Amino acid sequence: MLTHSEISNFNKHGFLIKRMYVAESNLDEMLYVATNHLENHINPIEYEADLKYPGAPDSPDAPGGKTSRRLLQAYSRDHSFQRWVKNPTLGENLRQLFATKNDLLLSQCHHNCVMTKAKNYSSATLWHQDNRYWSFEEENLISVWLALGDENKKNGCLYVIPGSHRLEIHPERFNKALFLKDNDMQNELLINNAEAVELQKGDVLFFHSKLFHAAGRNNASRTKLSVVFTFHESGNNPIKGTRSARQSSILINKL
Ligand SMILES: O=C(O)CCC(=O)C(=O)O
Repeated sequence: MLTHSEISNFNKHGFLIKRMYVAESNLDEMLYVATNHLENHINPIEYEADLKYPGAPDSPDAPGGKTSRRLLQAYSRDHSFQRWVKNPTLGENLRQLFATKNDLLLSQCHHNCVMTKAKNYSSATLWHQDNRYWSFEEENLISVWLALGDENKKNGCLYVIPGSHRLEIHPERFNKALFLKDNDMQNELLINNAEAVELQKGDVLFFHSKLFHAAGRNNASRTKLSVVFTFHESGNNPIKGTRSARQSSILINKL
């Protein structure tokens, strides 16, 4: 169980890191499957060239054009991901962070992927809140980012701005794609508070869907792999007709 201080830190800062959280056998299974699916280009894959974030190849035909950014639909790829998502400790800890007695559900529509950051041709992700393209009754979801290997500044780890999930930011401070504009004094002041989230294999980051985060490119020699899933309570439903409702959510924990 999480301690009171861990729960209050999550509420205050919008994130929580738990070290060595996942069983070695489950980690190795996921790592094996992710590596195999990446090497064999098993679809569905989102490519760097599709996303066009800073640093990505210009087109699928450019050098590195077949560099994966995400192995999508991780939950249905293999039982090892289902085992991770349904593990009772994760369910209990999410229940504590949501402070709820409702059922807990996995969204199949958001994240639900293995983030792959390749040694060459990877892109950076600018400052954003995940909620920007999500449509739920409440902006209150929690994502769980699991490191399958080391994540550090050199290989493009996440950066977060503690407490930023509670901020109301004026729409003018965002660009068209809803990233924070980089030529804005208030944004610069906010970003000065950023912290790097350095993780090791088996460490987990819980983060609120309104928390501002960003990440750099991978300048190390190995591909970085992270499993990312997003959860919500049964009382907080995706809005009908939106991208968030395209696939049904999966029950992962019940009281
Ligand atoms: O690893 C990265 O570049 C960050 C990805 C990210 O923040 C996201 O998909 O929301």
